[in-house]
Amino acid sequence: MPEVPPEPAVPAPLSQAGFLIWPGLLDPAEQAAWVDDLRGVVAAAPLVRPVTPGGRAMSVRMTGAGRLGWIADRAGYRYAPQHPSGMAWPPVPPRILALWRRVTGLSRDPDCCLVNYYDPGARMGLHQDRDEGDFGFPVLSVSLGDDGLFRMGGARRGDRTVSRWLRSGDVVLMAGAARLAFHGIDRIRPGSSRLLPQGGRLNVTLRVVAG
Ligand SMILES: O=C(O)CCC(=O)C(=O)O
Ligand SMILES: [Mn+2]
Repeated sequence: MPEVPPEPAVPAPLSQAGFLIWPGLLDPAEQAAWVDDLRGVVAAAPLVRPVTPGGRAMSVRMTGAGRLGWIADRAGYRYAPQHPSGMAWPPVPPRILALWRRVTGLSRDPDCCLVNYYDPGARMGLHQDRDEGDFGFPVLSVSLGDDGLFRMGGARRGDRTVSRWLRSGDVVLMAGAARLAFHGIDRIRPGSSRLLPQGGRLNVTLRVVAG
């Protein structure tokens, strides 16, 4: 008998507009453990409200972990080795890396663990994730806390979209054609989860930035 049991295989996902979705892949105990881990990340690298290059404050607050973090400011959107305060990003918590390895099957770990916090009024407009250097790697997204209405489109902004409420513990993989598909969060459903004592929604995305 091996001393360390193998990671449980990941069940078959459902596919919506090419996005692969595992509803409730994280059970409530795992969700609570993720929140503890993320509390450590936020303590080391506080949430900030980014300003777009056009000068508008985003409604989502963000931080990150890993070698690189995604930032936005007057100079543009980019990955940076330091939090806006100038400190290095904290390491990606091992539990979060383990989910990446389990779901993607990749031996290449992500460079960036982006953490988004949505308070009741926050949203994220339709966009593509295209600041990374190699779109051959997927983006893995995990939802925690209140439900978020996830809009999924195609490769062009004007493509037809479909929407789905992402619930706490849901995992989404953007790979293949969906890797560059437009997506966004129209709104959250305040009070729909009791996972976060202060309410709201956390989203974690794992990204390989440079091949
Ligand atoms: O909050 C979400 O579910 C999506 C987040 C997202 O698209 C992003 O951070 O680029
Ligand atoms: Mn995105």
